[in-house]
Amino acid sequence: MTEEATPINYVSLSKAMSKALRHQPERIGITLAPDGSVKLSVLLDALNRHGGWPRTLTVADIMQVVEHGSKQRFAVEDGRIKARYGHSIALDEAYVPAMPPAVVYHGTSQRFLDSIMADGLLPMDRQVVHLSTDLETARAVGRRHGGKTVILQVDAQRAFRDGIRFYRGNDSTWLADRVPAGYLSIVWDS
Ligand code: HQG
Repeated sequence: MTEEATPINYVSLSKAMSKALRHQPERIGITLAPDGSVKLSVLLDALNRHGGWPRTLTVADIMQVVEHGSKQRFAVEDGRIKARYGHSIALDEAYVPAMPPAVVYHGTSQRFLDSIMADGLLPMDRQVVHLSTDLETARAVGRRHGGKTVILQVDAQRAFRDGIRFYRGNDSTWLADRVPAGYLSIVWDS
């Protein structure tokens, strides 16, 4: 097999990119700008230095994940790449405030429900709360946590009017600072 034909596991690459761009850039020796971005060439060199890949990764491999991954997790612009959402590290300008749709959803596990209804939706290990534009996406997000899935509807229009900040993640993902329980209602409980 020629070097270029050696397959790369794109799920593994996506995970490595998420780790570098959302959680631990220092682990591969990169530094993110305040908007969370880094030069694509810098990320590529760092992944190649640290990854243990079956062959040298190329820009095309990274673009395969960006453009054809299972979700729109990354954005590339002017030779720089960033994660669109999911950060655990604090960044001053990662998210740009925007007006959300009237209603968005949050899928979660039933075991978190009492706590959410008491304290509201909190970012937990991430910087912001993650919300979905449609029920199907919310269901898939909630299922990741195991147990019974519950979907909460967020009265985003009212929350936005009341001053809660929202940010667009990707076509199906919105982000917000904490969302008090008064804006939440249960719409689906499996
Ligand atoms: C829960 C994936 C107790 C919250 C997905 C959630 C998403 C509370 C969990 C993205 C709580 C955090 C994010 C409270 C919130 N008490 N539990 N007060 N407030 N929670 O994984 O939204 O594949 O950090 O309900 O698709 O599940 O990585 O958030 O269950 O877009 O690209 O705390 O991650 O995207 O879990 O998922 P997470 P999430 P990727």
